[in-house]
Amino acid sequence: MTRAKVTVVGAGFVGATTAQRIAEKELADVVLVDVVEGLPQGKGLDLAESSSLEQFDVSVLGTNSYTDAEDSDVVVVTAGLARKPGMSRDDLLFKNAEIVSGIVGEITRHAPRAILIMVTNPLDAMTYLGWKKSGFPPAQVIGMAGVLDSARYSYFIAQEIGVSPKDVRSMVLGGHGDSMVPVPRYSTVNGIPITQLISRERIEAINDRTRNGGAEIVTLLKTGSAFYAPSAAVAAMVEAVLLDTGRVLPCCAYLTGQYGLQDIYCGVPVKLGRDGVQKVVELELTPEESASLRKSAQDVRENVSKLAGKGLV
Ligand code: TXD
Repeated sequence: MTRAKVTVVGAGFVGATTAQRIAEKELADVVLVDVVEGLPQGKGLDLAESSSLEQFDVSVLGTNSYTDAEDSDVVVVTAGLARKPGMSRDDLLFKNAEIVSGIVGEITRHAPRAILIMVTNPLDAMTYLGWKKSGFPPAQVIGMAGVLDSARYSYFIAQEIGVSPKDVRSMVLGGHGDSMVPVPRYSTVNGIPITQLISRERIEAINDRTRNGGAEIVTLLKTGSAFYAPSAAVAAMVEAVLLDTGRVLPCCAYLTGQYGLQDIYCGVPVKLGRDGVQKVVELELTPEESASLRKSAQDVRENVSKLAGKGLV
């Protein structure tokens, strides 16, 4: 059996750390692509040189050329600008749309069968753009946000109660922005809903911290944004796809009427496998939860309309 191949576009913080996690888990051969000459080559070589220590046996190639991405099974797009303090995800919209459009064009040409995992912000709009530009079936294009946002939520829940994060499962729906929707009723410590374990006020505080999770890190770092948890989230998705596990993870997926939403990419739980999104899982929501999700979807639509206004999608 030939080994799977994953191309990671963007050799910055998220891209390089994603490449590292994929290599260390021996999920696939890794190709790291960036526009900056020497950057992917240097990081790729450095990572490859850790293979005897970390005991992985996959190839790692850094390159500026998309011909090296030929026939990838998965392509992860992390290229673009990261947020600076005080800068919203939406400020990045037009600049990153330009970058992502160019990259998706290359990927479509060189790796037409790849599952495309978008990471660049603003995530939901970039995922929609990636789908439109690629011409791929919607199941083949997925955005990474919910896995990260729910991982943050799970960590805050574990800290609050003083239990192991290994026992926490949590759900965050909606767009990857300030209006994302943490759902306490579907967040549990080994099956016990957190609504039975944490006071209403503390849950509100944890929900807020989750919504601001990205900004909290940006404020601390001052330059750049989060990458350890984001790359772990991407690796979890790549693993679910390559190993065809059928894991149910919150991802940015194309909706065709589920949750009352259509022709939109938005965060919902999906079943992931070798062909991408195998199923959108529909949770029963209370009227308040549904209203929050619709509000968040509306924010995503605004970004997509801005792109449409400039003829970008
Ligand atoms: O939850 C999520 N989806 C996210 C998204 C979590 C964390 C970070 N998120 C977003 O990912 C972030 O807002 C950015 O839009 C991307 C990448 O974040 P990262 O922290 O890795 O940014 P860097 O370190 O600046 O890296 C970006 C790289 C850098 O090396 C550039 O040279 C490269 O992208 N780049 C390109 N590569 C290839 N092709 C083109 N055109 C290109 N332009 C820039």
